[in-house]
Amino acid sequence: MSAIDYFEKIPNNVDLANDRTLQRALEHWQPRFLEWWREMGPNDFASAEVYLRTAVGVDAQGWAHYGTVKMPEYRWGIFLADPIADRAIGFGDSFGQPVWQQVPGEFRSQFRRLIVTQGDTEPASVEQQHRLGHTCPSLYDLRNLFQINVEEGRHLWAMVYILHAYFGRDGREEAEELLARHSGDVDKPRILGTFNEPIEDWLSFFCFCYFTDRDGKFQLKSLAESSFDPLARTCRFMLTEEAHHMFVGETGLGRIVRRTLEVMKEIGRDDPEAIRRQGAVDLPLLQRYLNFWFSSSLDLFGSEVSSNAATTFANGIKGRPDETTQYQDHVCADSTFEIEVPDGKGGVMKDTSPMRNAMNEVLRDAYIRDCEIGLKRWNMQIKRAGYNFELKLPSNRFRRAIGAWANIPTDLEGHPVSREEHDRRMPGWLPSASDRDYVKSLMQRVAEPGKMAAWIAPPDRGINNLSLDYEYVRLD
Ligand code: BYC
Repeated sequence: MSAIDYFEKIPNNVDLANDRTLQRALEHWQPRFLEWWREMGPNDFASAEVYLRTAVGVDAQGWAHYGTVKMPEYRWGIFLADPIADRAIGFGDSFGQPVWQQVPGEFRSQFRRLIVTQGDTEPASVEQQHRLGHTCPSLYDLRNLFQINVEEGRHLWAMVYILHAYFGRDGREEAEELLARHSGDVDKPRILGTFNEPIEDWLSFFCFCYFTDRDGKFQLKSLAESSFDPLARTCRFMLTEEAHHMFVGETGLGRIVRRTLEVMKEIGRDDPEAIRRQGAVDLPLLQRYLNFWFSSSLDLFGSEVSSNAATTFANGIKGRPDETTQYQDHVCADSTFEIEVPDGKGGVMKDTSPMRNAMNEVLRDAYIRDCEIGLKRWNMQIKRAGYNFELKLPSNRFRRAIGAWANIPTDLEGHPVSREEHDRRMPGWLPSASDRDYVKSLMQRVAEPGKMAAWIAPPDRGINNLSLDYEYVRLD
């Protein structure tokens, strides 16, 4: 295992001390990152003492150290998973050849585009969550938010390292731009749509962690297959941290469902008004939030048929998650994939695309199956409590802004409908202004150790075997 050097200004396991030029370039970027964090991160909590994990190694056992840290003093560093000996290219036209330790010149701009897109999402999410700390439902949740924030900051470092180390001056310029674009900024927004959506309440936050961080899992797994080995190794280690972010989403939404069911049982009613009078989240309201974040996150996979996707697969730049274990044909030169597209007459038709061009859709399909898992679990909770309400994922054609279904009005099941019907029924499908106002009214800070807001059940256990009433964040 490669040790992490914590005595350096930038903790790392890439032997930065022996590459003075790179070290200087990154040390030049470091104060800019900190300035961005102070401005755009959870800056009202700069002096809070937070119980955080910090990476101290890259092997599966004991890679993290837990301790109390003030966030601006967090040791953001550069950590790559250990190399795999004799690793060979796992897909595309160069299948079986040795992986690359440098970026081949002819693929430089394709790599740069993907790395910049990946890097852009990380600070974007911190910006989106910038004010959430003020309305935390508990100190446990507040700590989880901050853990995610600092780790998204570290993921930004991961991409900036690759840009600086392998893309020269262009890479350094891109690294500056990553701090110059901002979520929701009219002039310089973040690259991908979902990362410009505001996250102003914790219901949105948990949905974001469940759906959008899961896109992160799929994209990072695809890049972890890359023939450019330093990128693959960076992404492999990022995935270790990413698991906690999705855990926060899944357990957060599960706890909301649990609390709602408790309230329904207490009052012996299931109508939304009665549930809201008790300060809980009615299930139809939760469904509308799921509809919003799921449909937005589906767009993050790009178009169903994409020449970019075909090129990056053919060139060994971006593979499919678990390429080695999940697929037999790693070249996909002649295979095809069936997709559903609008028929131009208000209906749906099947079309066949060369497999390489359909890679975004292959990934999206796998992602949708992964998203179903949490819903099955929550539906089981609902069923066990004796209710026949079922949470559902909307169709992958619903409310799309990218790809074949972009701006085609459909209902939740994906049936094309008239624009008039679509607009009329939308308040039943997505959170309405009054839904959002209600959710906002629930967002009152609970900051006493062990206490929970009334709209969410406590988690099953605390962090790192600590009790639930541990003071996970010491506020001023
Ligand atoms: N919004 O051929 P197309 C994460 C652009 S999340 C706006 O359809 P392609 C995280 C696309 O960029 C994971 N624009 O798609 C989660 C392209 O623009 P250019 C992030 C979009 O290129 C939570 C054009 O449309 N990582 O880590 O095959 C917290 C045509 O594109 C959108 C990655 O995404 C959209 N939704 O694939 C923190 C991995 N979708 O270049 C972090 C890197 C597409 O022509 N990115 N466009 O100007 C990629 O692999 C690919 O760029 C995409 C799109 C999958 C995004």
